[in-house]
Formats: sequence, structure tokens, C-alpha cells
Amino acid sequence: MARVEHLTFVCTDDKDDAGPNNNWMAPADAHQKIDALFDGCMRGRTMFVIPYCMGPIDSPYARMGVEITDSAYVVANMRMMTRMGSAALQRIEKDGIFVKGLHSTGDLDPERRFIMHFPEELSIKSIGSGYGGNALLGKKCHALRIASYQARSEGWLAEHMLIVGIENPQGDVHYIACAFPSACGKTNLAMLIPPESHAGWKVWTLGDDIAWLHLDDDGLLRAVNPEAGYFGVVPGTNEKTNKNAFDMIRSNTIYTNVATTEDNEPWWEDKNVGTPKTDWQGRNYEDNSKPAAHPNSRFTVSAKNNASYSELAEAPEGVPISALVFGGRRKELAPLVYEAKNWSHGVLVGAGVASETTAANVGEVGIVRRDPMAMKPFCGYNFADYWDHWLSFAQRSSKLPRIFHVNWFRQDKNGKFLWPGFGENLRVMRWIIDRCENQVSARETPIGFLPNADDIDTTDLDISADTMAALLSVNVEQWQAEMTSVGEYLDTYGDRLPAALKKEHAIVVENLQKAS
Ligand code: SAT
Ligand code: MN
Repeated sequence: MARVEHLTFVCTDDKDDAGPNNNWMAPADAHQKIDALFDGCMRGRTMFVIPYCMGPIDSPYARMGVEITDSAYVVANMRMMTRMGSAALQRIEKDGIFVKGLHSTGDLDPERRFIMHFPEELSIKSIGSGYGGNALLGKKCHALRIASYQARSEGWLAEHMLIVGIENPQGDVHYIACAFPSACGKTNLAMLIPPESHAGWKVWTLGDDIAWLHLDDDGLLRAVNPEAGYFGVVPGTNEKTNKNAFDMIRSNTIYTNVATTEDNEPWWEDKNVGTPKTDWQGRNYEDNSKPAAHPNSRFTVSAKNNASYSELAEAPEGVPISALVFGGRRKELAPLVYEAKNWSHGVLVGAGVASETTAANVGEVGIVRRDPMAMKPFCGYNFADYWDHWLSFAQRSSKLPRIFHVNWFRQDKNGKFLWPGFGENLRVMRWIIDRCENQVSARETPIGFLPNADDIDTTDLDISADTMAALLSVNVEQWQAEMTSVGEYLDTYGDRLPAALKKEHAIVVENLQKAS
């Protein structure tokens, strides 16, 4: 019912290539260990062979894979999440290269469960779990862990980002890519419905989870979504929070680990319709103190079911990105939005992302941990090398997108969210777009540029000036403590840590010192 980061390994010849951000095993040992578990595991079952394409089938940026599995559930999901079948097979014949994935649900015993990646061999072996991120190998295993490794040597980026197009009433569209950790609202932002106050605005979805970013010949950063469907969190999805998603999952949808009603309709917390009869494990639902649907229960649906699906999601050349946005789930500290001072400072902002853990991974929920670029569970190589790779883009283009950080999850002393979130997040996206178009000035602070008091439009929003001030405040003392903690974290990467990143860190520390 969730990813298992503690059982997920990156197996490179040299341990340092996987880095402190990954569990590591020597490739020979890893093969031996997992092959023993695979031995005979499919006896009596049906084996499926899935040729698939990540990215628009005719895109130069698309990459192929073949997954072998004994799970019909995996086949049905991969059919929605990827371009699967003969077109992919033809392209494999043409390209001559593909990622080899082997999966079996095994006996589902956690003691015999591993998700192993061999980036140097372009292969993946996964056994013992049938859950999305562990079993649909095109997704996190291929499109992030293996692809990020390939992207480094080939000069592009594979990121845990949604891609959204925001159209103003004049018809101009800006494309924005946002990296938030799992279960922090990427799907909701990607299919946001403009609030009533925003007549004439439209939002187009290109992707809700993964972006592959390439520099084009003009130096523009372009994004394609390698996926063809959405594997989204179900609980909390309703008419109000995400009407697009709610409508989208009324048909042709696979539900995983939800509860069911008396007439066998799927049910989840905050669906606001129906009553659960059976919980996500198929038991009679009586104990109302526990959720009926698993907090990480999911829907799988083809992107074509989405009313706000962008035509350009199929464009082989992708879309030009105006802004990159990092974010996390933080009760305090991080303001609603701020802008990095330049690209390298933006890389530091991304590297310093921290977030409260969610139900998307097995383990404790709600503790703050570092999740650089929302890639902690997904970067297929050493984060120090990854930041170096990010930094290198500044030398390659003068037209890079601006970098921002948002936090929708700031709370007051009583645990109440300060910002309404959901559709109203468009107001923050508008400020981001205004900044990209040089339409609005900003307040310079030690951590970056923040909106001036009136520059986030709060028309028709029930929010006080004091609350807005709290959302847009920078507490120097708290930020000094944060930067100490970021510095300590970066130091765990030792000598490999890029000097330019250390320098950016030192600049922020100095600015905070001056301000205190
Ligand atoms: O389970 S998945 O890894 O596919 C979803 C997520 O955690 O982002
Ligand atoms: Mn994700």
C-alpha cells in the first residue's frame, strides 16, 4: 500500500556514485540476492511482457522500457500510465535500447521484498510488492531513478515535478513545473480549477508527477511528461477540492486500497458522498476511529479522461517552462511564496527543501525530513553530483526559468491552515507569472524575493491582512537555525559537495547575519 524506501536500492559499481541519499548494494551481490528470490516465483502464474514508451511516442525525448511481470494489476495500470504495446515495440526496434524491468509480486513477504536498480545496466528488479511505485516500473524506478542517472551524462533532468499551463484571460499561457514531495498536492495543482473570482483564467494539465526537462537549441528549458496517466491519492478528493479529478475518476478508473459502499461503489475519507460498508482490506467497517480507505489509496486513470488535459501534453518537443517551483509541507518557517535570487541560489533553495513525511512511504507520518527537490526517494545517483549537474545549467543557457518556493501548509498556533489552498493557489501562481514577466517588483529579504503586501490578489478571499503578513513573513532567527541545519545536511555529502552550492549557502547565512 506504499513505497518501501528502506528496501529500495541503487546498485552501482562504486558506492559513492549512489551517494548517502540511497541504499546501496554491490551489483553482483544484489543480483545474487534478488535472483534467488525470483527463482521459481512465477510457477503456476501467467507471465506478462509489457513493452512501453515513456513520453510522447514520436518525441526525441521519449525512452522505452520492457517490464516483465506476473501481475495482471500491473499490466492494467501500465496500460493507463504509459504508451504500451506495439508502437513502443516498434520504437524499441528503431532505437535499439530500452530499460529492462523484472517484477514479481512474489509471496508479498516483507522479508523477501526488494526494489533494486542497476543504472549502469539500465535494469530494474523488483519483488515482493504489488504497489504502484514499487511495481509499475515505468514510473519511479524508470522515469526517475534510472532516467535521472541517464540525464546526468546526457545533459538533461528527470524530475519529480508536475507540469501545468496557466492561461490568463488574454489567452497567454505560461508553463510551470513544480516539485513537491509525494502526497503534497501535485495532482490538485496540476488540475486546479480557477476560483469564481478568476473568470477567464484557464488551467491546463500536462503532467501530475514527473517532468523530463531538456534545453532546446534556443536555450529554453522544455518539459515533457513521460507518463500517460495519473496515479493519484484518493482521500480528500471531492467536488470542492478537485472537481476535475472527481469527475475524471467516475469511469474507466482503477481504485487501489479504497473502501466500498453497500452497492460496491468506491468510498474514501472526505468523498462527501455515500457510507463505507467495507474497509480497504475488505473487512466490515465498524471501527470509525480508523480511516476506511487507506490514507495512500490511489486512483489510476488515463490522462485523456481529464477535462483540463492539455493538447500540448502530446507535443514531441514539449513545452517551454517559465518557472520552476519547489515546495514542501511545513507548518512554520517557509513563507507562502518566495523567489530565488538567481539560478544557483535556486539550486540551494531546492537542495534545502524539507517536508513532513506522508503516507506515500511506509514509515512514520508527519516528521520533517530533508527532501531535496522532492527527489530524496527518487534520485538514482549521489545528490552531490546531482546538484552539480543542476548548477551546470547556468553555464549552458541565459534563458533559464526563474526558481520559486511555495508552502501551502503553514499553520497558526492552533494548527489551522493559514492559506485556503486548492483553487486559491492560482493567486500565488499569478504572482509567480507576474515576476517572470517583470510586471511586479518584490521585497528583497535574506532568503529571496517576497511579494509586497498588496501584490497577491486577495479579492473575494476571506483572509485578514494580518494573516497575509504572517504568511509572507521571514523570521530571521528561525531561518538562521534552518540554514545551520541545511548546512549540516549538505556537509554530509563531504568533498563531493559542489563548492558553488557551499558558496550560495554562505551568502544566505551572511545576509541573515546582517539582518539580525
Ligand atoms: O507510489 S508512487 O511512487 O507511484 C506515488 C508517489 O509516491 O509519488
Ligand atoms: Mn510522486
